[in-house]
Amino acid sequence: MRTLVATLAGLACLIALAGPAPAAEPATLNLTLVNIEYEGTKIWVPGTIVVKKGTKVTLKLINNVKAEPNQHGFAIPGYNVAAIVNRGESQTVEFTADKAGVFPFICQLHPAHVGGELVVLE
Ligand SMILES: [Cu+2]
Repeated sequence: MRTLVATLAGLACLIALAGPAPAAEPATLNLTLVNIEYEGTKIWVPGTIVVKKGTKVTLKLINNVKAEPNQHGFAIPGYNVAAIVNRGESQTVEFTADKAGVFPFICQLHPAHVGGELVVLE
Protein backbone atom coordinates (compact mmCIF):
# COMPACT_ATOMS: atom_id res chain seq x y z
CA MET A 1 0.00 0.00 0.00
CA ARG A 2 2.74 2.35 0.91
CA THR A 3 4.40 1.68 -2.47
CA LEU A 4 1.16 2.37 -4.31
CA VAL A 5 0.71 5.72 -2.54
CA ALA A 6 4.26 6.67 -3.31
CA THR A 7 3.81 5.70 -6.95
CA LEU A 8 0.59 7.68 -7.24
CA ALA A 9 2.23 10.70 -5.64
CA GLY A 10 5.09 10.34 -8.08
CA LEU A 11 2.71 10.20 -11.04
CA ALA A 12 0.81 13.26 -9.84
CA CYS A 13 4.12 15.08 -9.59
CA LEU A 14 5.08 14.09 -13.15
CA ILE A 15 1.74 15.23 -14.49
CA ALA A 16 2.05 18.58 -12.71
CA LEU A 17 5.55 19.07 -14.10
CA ALA A 18 4.45 18.24 -17.63
CA GLY A 19 1.96 21.11 -17.65
CA PRO A 20 0.42 22.22 -20.94
CA ALA A 21 2.00 20.91 -24.14
CA PRO A 22 4.74 23.23 -25.41
CA ALA A 23 3.92 25.25 -28.52
CA ALA A 24 5.02 23.55 -31.72
CA GLU A 25 8.23 24.81 -33.25
CA PRO A 26 7.52 27.06 -36.25
CA ALA A 27 8.08 25.42 -39.61
CA THR A 28 11.24 26.47 -41.38
CA LEU A 29 12.28 26.57 -45.01
CA ASN A 30 15.90 26.86 -46.09
CA LEU A 31 16.14 27.26 -49.82
CA THR A 32 18.80 28.32 -52.30
CA LEU A 33 17.77 30.51 -55.21
CA VAL A 34 20.13 30.85 -58.14
CA ASN A 35 20.13 33.64 -60.67
CA ILE A 36 20.99 32.25 -64.11
CA GLU A 37 20.96 33.42 -67.70
CA TYR A 38 19.19 31.16 -70.18
CA GLU A 39 19.16 32.14 -73.85
CA GLY A 40 19.61 35.80 -72.99
CA THR A 41 17.04 35.89 -70.16
CA LYS A 42 18.06 36.36 -66.55
CA ILE A 43 15.96 34.24 -64.24
CA TRP A 44 15.75 33.48 -60.52
CA VAL A 45 15.22 29.73 -60.06
CA PRO A 46 13.19 28.17 -58.65
CA GLY A 47 10.50 30.58 -59.76
CA THR A 48 7.90 29.51 -57.20
CA ILE A 49 8.29 29.18 -53.45
CA VAL A 50 5.38 27.72 -51.49
CA VAL A 51 5.19 27.82 -47.69
CA LYS A 52 2.54 27.69 -45.02
CA LYS A 53 1.79 30.87 -43.09
CA GLY A 54 4.07 31.21 -40.09
CA THR A 55 7.06 29.53 -41.73
CA LYS A 56 10.49 30.99 -40.99
CA VAL A 57 12.03 31.40 -44.43
CA THR A 58 15.76 31.60 -45.10
CA LEU A 59 16.77 32.14 -48.70
CA LYS A 60 20.35 31.84 -49.87
CA LEU A 61 20.78 33.91 -53.02
CA ILE A 62 23.44 33.09 -55.58
CA ASN A 63 24.12 35.21 -58.65
CA ASN A 64 25.52 32.92 -61.36
CA VAL A 65 24.95 35.19 -64.35
CA LYS A 66 28.24 35.37 -66.20
CA ALA A 67 27.37 38.43 -68.33
CA GLU A 68 27.74 41.99 -67.10
CA PRO A 69 26.55 43.60 -64.93
CA ASN A 70 27.86 41.54 -62.04
CA GLN A 71 25.05 42.71 -59.76
CA HIS A 72 21.41 41.65 -59.57
CA GLY A 73 18.70 42.27 -57.08
CA PHE A 74 16.27 40.06 -55.23
CA ALA A 75 13.23 41.67 -53.66
CA ILE A 76 9.84 40.61 -52.33
CA PRO A 77 8.12 44.00 -52.08
CA GLY A 78 5.10 42.51 -50.27
CA TYR A 79 7.39 41.41 -47.44
CA ASN A 80 9.83 44.34 -47.47
CA VAL A 81 12.66 41.97 -48.36
CA ALA A 82 15.45 43.24 -50.63
CA ALA A 83 19.06 42.36 -51.31
CA ILE A 84 21.71 43.12 -53.91
CA VAL A 85 23.66 40.06 -54.96
CA ASN A 86 27.09 40.32 -56.56
CA ARG A 87 28.38 37.50 -58.71
CA GLY A 88 30.49 35.26 -56.49
CA GLU A 89 29.12 36.64 -53.20
CA SER A 90 26.01 34.88 -51.96
CA GLN A 91 23.53 36.74 -49.78
CA THR A 92 20.99 35.47 -47.28
CA VAL A 93 17.59 36.94 -46.52
CA GLU A 94 15.36 35.83 -43.66
CA PHE A 95 11.77 36.60 -42.86
CA THR A 96 8.69 35.00 -41.36
CA ALA A 97 5.90 34.40 -43.86
CA ASP A 98 3.24 35.81 -41.56
CA LYS A 99 0.59 36.76 -44.12
CA ALA A 100 -1.06 34.54 -46.68
CA GLY A 101 -1.21 35.38 -50.35
CA VAL A 102 0.80 35.46 -53.55
CA PHE A 103 3.78 37.81 -53.45
CA PRO A 104 5.88 38.44 -56.55
CA PHE A 105 9.65 38.47 -56.25
CA ILE A 106 11.71 40.50 -58.68
CA CYS A 107 15.13 41.84 -59.49
CA GLN A 108 14.58 45.41 -58.36
CA LEU A 109 17.52 46.59 -60.49
CA HIS A 110 16.34 45.33 -63.87
CA PRO A 111 12.65 45.34 -64.84
CA ALA A 112 13.26 42.82 -67.67
CA HIS A 113 14.78 40.29 -65.30
CA VAL A 114 12.40 37.36 -64.71
CA GLY A 115 11.36 36.89 -61.09
CA GLY A 116 8.78 34.59 -59.57
CA GLU A 117 6.26 34.19 -56.81
CA LEU A 118 6.22 33.46 -53.12
CA VAL A 119 2.97 31.63 -52.30
CA VAL A 120 2.02 31.67 -48.62
CA LEU A 121 -0.81 29.27 -47.79
CA GLU A 122 -3.26 30.03 -44.97
CU1 LIG B 1 18.83 41.79 -62.53
